[in-house]
Amino acid sequence: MREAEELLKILEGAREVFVLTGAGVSTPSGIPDFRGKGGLYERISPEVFSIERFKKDPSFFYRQIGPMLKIILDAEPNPAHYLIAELERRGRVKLVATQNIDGLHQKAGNRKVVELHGSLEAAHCLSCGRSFSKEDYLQEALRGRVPRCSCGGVIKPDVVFFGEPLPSRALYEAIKAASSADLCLVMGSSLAVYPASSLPEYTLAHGGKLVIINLGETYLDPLAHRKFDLPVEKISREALRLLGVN
Ligand code: CNA
Repeated sequence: MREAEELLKILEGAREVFVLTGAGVSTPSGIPDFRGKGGLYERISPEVFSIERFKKDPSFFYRQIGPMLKIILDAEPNPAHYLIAELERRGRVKLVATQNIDGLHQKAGNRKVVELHGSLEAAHCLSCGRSFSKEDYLQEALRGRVPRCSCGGVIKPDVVFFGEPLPSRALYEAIKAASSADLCLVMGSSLAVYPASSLPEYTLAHGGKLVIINLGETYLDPLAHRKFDLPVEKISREALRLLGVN
């Protein structure tokens, strides 16, 4: 596959790579995205992920999403995650900023990861603020029921809902890495959700290049040095083969 060779050549020419990933890197692992073909928005309303709606009626979220959490928890990394992990091992990757909450980059071996939209690993009570680990709240959530704190408050996973701010430390780290990188590699994101979507602009503003691997258009395609409209797992599998990694 010529494109994988081309991708590796661009990566080899880079000093420091900032990687921004979205739900499209995890669809080959069986986790549906939001806006892609067959994505969640074809079945459920984006309102499910609104913090206003969650506060009014948490059962709406848990009923719709609870049973799906099992797919996320059982998922395994795919070649796209493994390629990014290999690039980090080879010292190419400065940071991976992911919009995903599935933990698959860490499972694939990446250490330098920031989770812009949080993760399912922890949760907290909306009434008293008490923290919970995944083991404490997921049993109820998986059954589609609202997990509750001993104070009676609703437990919410530490993932960022629409209408909530991003974790400031993660966003700060991502902006710093995007600004110093000479290459931003976007994989599997429609770049439709702000502010994550604006991170490649920091690399571009500092004279760096942008490479996008995504099925479908993004608003930054016209500014990309190269856009690969290909499945991430396909180009990644071939790139890993060329790198001699199985
Ligand atoms: P999105 O807006 O759903 O975009 C995903 C993009 O990936 C779309 O343009 C798809 O066409 C494209 N795509 C899908 N599969 C592939 C593939 N195999 N190869 C190449 N491209 C592909 O998702 P974003 O991440 O851009 O939007 C941000 C939301 C989605 C964030 O808030 C995430 O937290 C949220 N999300 C995360 C997960 C997860 O953790 N795995 C799952 C679903 C949604």
